[in-house]
Amino acid sequence: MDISSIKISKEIKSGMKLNKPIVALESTLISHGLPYPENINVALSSIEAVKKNGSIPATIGIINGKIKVGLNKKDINILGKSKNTHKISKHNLPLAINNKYNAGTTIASSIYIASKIGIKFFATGGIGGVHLDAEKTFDVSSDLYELSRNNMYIICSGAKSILDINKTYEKLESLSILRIGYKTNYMPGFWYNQTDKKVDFNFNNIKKLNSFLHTCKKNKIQNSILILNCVPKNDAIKKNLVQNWIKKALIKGKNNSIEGKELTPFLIKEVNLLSKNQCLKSNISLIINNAALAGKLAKNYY
Ligand code: PSU
Ligand code: MN
Repeated sequence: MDISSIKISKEIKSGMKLNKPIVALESTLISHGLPYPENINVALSSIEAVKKNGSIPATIGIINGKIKVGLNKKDINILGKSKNTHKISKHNLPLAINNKYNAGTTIASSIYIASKIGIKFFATGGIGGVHLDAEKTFDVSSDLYELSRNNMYIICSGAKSILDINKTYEKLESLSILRIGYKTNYMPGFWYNQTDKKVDFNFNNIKKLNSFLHTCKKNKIQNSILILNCVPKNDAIKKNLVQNWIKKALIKGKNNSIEGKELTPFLIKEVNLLSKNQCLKSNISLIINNAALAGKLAKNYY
């Protein structure tokens, strides 16, 4: 892709020149992941969290067919309010450009764009992964493949709870994506605190974690590294509650033939409803918490 066609904000451009810490953020959360107005509030709070911790936020998205790095308030409002925004992953990126879409970029397309222009840190809620039933549907998020194609540091709370966590965990390993815990020995379960899958290593402080990331850089490690950060304790939900809601949402999805890129947003919406917004609250909390950690890490890294 031609990088000169990417519209990078002035602040980010000059930050890059001066080797300042930058944290990229995705925008499918805004267009498809969260309801209005929480979507806009979370996007703005994540930006604030990155700034407060000493780094420059770089929200990535597509406005009128133009890839933008550093969405402003107006852009975020467009993606958060409009009913006909698109969800753009890596495969449909050319369509967004050609058809002049307003679109949220998934983790896959956001990290593709971020790594093209040299950003190292990226924060989000939970990554996409292997869906339940994937042995029949083959539905595996391209987030995983993109993570294995570039070498960014991804701060997240694991894979979204609606996925097959065990298969996702294995697929990460197959794709050479390291699963590093930040103050956790087990991979977080997104809305709940812990799965029973062990992380590859747990770093208990930022200095040691960053020293490890520097080692990776020195050794030109080729794949992205997941830095797994649990949802704050007060906003974590019990695993069995979450799994019950997911079961119900899955049945409804099947009955309504929801599949492909509609599936993730559908399941998240359903579970939010079933949980009377407990999951939404937890989702908001972990996204902002991850942005804050990414801000801190990036600041300390440079
Ligand atoms: N995290 C959320 N809600 C979301 C997503 C992440 O809390 O909607 C988005 C991310 O942008 C992720 C995408 O990349 O869902 C994965 O979608 P799919 O399974 O279709 O690849
Ligand atoms: Mn999918």
